[in-house]
Amino acid sequence: VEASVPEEQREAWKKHSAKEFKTKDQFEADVVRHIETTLARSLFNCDEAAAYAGTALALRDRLIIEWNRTQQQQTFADPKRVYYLSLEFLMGRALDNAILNVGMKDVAKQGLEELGFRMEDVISQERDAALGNGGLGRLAACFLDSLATLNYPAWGYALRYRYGIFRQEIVDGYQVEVPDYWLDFNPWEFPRHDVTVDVQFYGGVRKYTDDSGKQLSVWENGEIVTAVAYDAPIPGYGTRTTNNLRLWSSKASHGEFDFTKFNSGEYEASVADQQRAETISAVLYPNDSLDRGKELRLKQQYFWCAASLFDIVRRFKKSKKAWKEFANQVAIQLNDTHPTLAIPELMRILLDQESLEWDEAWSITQATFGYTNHTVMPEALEKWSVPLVQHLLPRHLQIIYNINFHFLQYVERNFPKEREMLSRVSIIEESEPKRVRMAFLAVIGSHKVNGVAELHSDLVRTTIFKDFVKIYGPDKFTNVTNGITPRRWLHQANPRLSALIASKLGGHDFLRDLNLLHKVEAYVDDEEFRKEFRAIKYANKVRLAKYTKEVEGITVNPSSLFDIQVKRIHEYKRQQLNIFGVIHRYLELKAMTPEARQKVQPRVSFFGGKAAPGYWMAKMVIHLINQVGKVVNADPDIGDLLKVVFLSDYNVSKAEIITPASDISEHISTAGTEASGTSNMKFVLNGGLIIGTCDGANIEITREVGEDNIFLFGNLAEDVEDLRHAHFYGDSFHLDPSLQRVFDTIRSGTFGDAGPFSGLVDSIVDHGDYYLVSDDFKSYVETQGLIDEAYKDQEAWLTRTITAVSRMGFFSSDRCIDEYAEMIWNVEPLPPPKMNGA
Ligand code: TH1
Repeated sequence: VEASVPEEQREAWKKHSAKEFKTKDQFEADVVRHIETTLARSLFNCDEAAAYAGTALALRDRLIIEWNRTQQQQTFADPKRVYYLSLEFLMGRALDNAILNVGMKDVAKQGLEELGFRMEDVISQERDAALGNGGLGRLAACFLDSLATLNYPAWGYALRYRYGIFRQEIVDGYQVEVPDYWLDFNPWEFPRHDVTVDVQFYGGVRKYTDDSGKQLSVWENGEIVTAVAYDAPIPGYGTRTTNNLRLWSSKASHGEFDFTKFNSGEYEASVADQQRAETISAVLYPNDSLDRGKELRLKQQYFWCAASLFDIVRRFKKSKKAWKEFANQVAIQLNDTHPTLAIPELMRILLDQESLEWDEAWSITQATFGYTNHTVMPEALEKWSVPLVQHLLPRHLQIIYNINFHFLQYVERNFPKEREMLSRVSIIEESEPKRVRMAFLAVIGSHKVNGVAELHSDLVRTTIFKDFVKIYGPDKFTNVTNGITPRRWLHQANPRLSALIASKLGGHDFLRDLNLLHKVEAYVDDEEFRKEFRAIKYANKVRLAKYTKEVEGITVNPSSLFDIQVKRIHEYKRQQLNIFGVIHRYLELKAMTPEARQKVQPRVSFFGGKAAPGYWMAKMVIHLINQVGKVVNADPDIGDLLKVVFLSDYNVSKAEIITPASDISEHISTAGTEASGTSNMKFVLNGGLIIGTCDGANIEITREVGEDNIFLFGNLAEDVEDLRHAHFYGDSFHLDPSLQRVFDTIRSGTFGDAGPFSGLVDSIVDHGDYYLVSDDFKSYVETQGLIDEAYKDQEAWLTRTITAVSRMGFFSSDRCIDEYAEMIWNVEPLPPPKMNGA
């Protein structure tokens, strides 16, 4: 029940309603007030942590006002809303972003200075909100930024994990995982203890006949877990629109603990129940692009889908519109298959609770959902065991079987001559045990399916969903190439470059319309512009060098070529190709005369990224990188010619330091495996060039920046199948001699005990080299050679980087969001709210 203040008393409210601060003085007053009263500290015991807390709380006050207004506005206007369901949102830090988005950077900087603090130090007190693994989660975060910036009425829905992605420590060259308990102090979330949803698990299904004689089903006698909403404001850049990210936290449905159990002496049992409930939202699964099929993961997925759907339906029902209007009011985007249970859940609500007929419920459901596929790799495609779904969600399994029944009937009718197709496209895989193919369910239950880069969307249409293109026609399948938010990945990460561009373009409009960057190309020959551009890159490299010294204890020379590969460690991403290339380089350097070494381009190879805790090969790649670093960095023959750095605990806030500092970054996945990649876009936007394969968004980056401004190498996706086949069935396995030498060196113990590395080498030599490292090694090394040569001509290099930056407009996540809005969601922006006295 909602209460509102009577008309006559509203004047007092309006008079005292909080105003947004605009001046430095008001900002300082708010910071000091929060430090003194909210935190109970004073100028005599205010450290940087307290300064951060005070600043965050002051900024938060201001965000809340705009957030409340936005939500009020959306409630009144009741437009069609977008709901972005993602199990991951890799948000990073919020304070810096909030300051920039509300346009308070100068005020905050000066204000903090007057209070005795440096803005950078205060900002770096914040812990990352790391509720994601990698690109998929960061994409969701960029999308939220763009949705708010473009004034779309949109909500994100996720889980409030108590532990985000683990922190990575490197001990003796090995990865060690440390839990990321991040909620100690989180000023950005608002618990909504009054917004709860009871979610059911287990139990059974009972059929009954209602008063009108209709046959219905009810799911009952299950266990109930309560979802509590926690909301976080998402401010748009240069607009008052502040959207909502709603995170669900799980708790026992009977509150603290069960009093009946407690009173009957079962104290431990009652606490155990409570802990079991809280376990659901306890931890983010740390696997990137890998399906492990764990029961708790399925529980997380359903818990989150059920709570979100209930919330969305509750909001829709307030408008008193008819059900046939649902899909005109609601667009739900499924970020990969993780939220696919939302499809049978909406069906269950419409059938069992709202008593709609199957056909009507189904057409509403299909019109509501869109599904984004992020990978075609088989090991990442989710398949849940039928007995597990039966046990946990008996009613959903019935509905899934029914969806499948209707679908297969349709296929049979329309393709009577292709009976083999039925088992291929069935939602149920006839394995032992049977499994639910979540990607098929997502395709069947959505009106649009998109891939995340052109090559990837082509592969989606021609490989994993080939039959479905035939069944539904090609229009159901589309492409929306990924993008990144230029607010965080240019303005925030590289303020000096943003300022330089603004100085030439007459302001920061390009941050809202990144295509304006094309005007930068006019300055490619402008000496003053070039000088500043070069100085900025150098300063960013100095910053990373300083960080590397402070945190990793390794001295690097910022005049070297900075070569960076930072991303999750995965065999398909081929960090092993990179480190083998580094070893090759080391061996070449060792074999040179001192005179020959004089001509060599010095280089620093930076690596960074986490391995899933159970992924042995990935962990050995990390170990090899660290071991090679130990040897190379200490070798007096080598000096500054080659350094190898593993940057530990790669995350969003570190990416903001690392990305602007590259000369070259590596995006070298086996062709056809990396759906898009998004850091490739970030590096080029920040004035670095790419070495990459013809994979994912690299291909479109090449189209935009031109072939001269990127270094491509390696085999093409269309040849991968044949090459793999040849490894298994070809005569003898032929290794390039230089790669053979690398393997011999590893095996000889040059980088310490070779035992741990045998798996890495054997996977190539003995087990078919699935990721085609040996096939691409030669062209990789040659291309690195071309890069060394090209880098020596610093003027030509600079021209390439400036040109590339100016052509990156296409890769703004704003462009993506507009494409989704038009092609998939059919939603319009809503003008931002007006403020009191504004
Ligand atoms: C990534 C893709 O690997 C990457 O190429 C793409 O740029 C990114 O998504 C955004 O579209 C994926 N991350 C995951 C994570 C899980 C499962 C599948 C994928 S695909 C847990």
